[in-house]
Amino acid sequence: MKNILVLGAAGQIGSELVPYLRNIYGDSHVVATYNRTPLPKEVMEAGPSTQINATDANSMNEVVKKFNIDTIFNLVAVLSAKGEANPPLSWKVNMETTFNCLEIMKDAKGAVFTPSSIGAFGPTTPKDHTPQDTIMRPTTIYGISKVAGELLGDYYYLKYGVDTRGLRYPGIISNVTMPGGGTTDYAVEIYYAAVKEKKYRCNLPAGTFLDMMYMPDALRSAVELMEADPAKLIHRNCFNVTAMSFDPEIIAAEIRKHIPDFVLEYEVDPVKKAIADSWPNSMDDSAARNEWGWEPEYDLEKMTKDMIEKVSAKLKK
Ligand code: AKB
Repeated sequence: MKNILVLGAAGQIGSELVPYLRNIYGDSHVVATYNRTPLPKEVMEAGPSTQINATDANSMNEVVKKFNIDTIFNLVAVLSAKGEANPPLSWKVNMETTFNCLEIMKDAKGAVFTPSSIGAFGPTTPKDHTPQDTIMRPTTIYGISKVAGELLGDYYYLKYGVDTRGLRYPGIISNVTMPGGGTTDYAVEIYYAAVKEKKYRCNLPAGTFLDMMYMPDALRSAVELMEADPAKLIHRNCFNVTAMSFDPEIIAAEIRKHIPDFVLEYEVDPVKKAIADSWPNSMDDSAARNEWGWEPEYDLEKMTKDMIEKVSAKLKK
């Protein structure tokens, strides 16, 4: 990876991935792009950036040529809950962006990282220790676009030799940019609410187990996969990766170790509940561990300590 384009650099993952990549590959080698939401000032100032609509192939191609891009991190997506509110928008944004990245990197002979998700699984998938290769019949438009993206990635690799790679991310927990439109967003909001008000109203019911990961592990996993020896990759698009699995009661109990009077209440959102119920409780990520050495650093305890420190410091400013 010499010259990298990050699509969706203003989002939850993008806003942290850009500085992470710049630290490794050099500020001038990582181009941050955004569409409607402006980039954080630090990201704009530290290296190249530009505004593009990723569904417009011509404008993406111009940027790729201008900066001599050889690798795209394709982080543009309408997430699961927002997708259910507007399926045509979700399909257009998720699929056209992925297709443009693949077509453009086919011509540029480059690489594409596209995250998939636990959302690529569905109600008929085995729920516990969900295998790498298993039934994938998602029932959300987001999940359908993620499965299609995985298959397109495989297709472009097999047919054209594009170096496509991807991870099935679980819910990502972070403290720089809030997530938006996802089903797992509660696991970020709960920390902010705990620090601010010592109280949180959760939109998923007790007993809803989902895979999760802390942002430092999410960033490292993306780079480790992109740097992995291609000869060892059997799966490419897309590896199950996880760091922990919990339900709202378990994360609340961990938060109470730091904020003993934290109160968790419920106001269940039926759309989010239905989505979460169709996803795995916990994935088996042994293919990622075996093929490129994936190993998470943060468990729930270590992540909660760090989240509470960082969110407290942020809210004091
Ligand atoms: C969502 O909840 O939609 C995302 C995801 C798990 O892909 N965070």
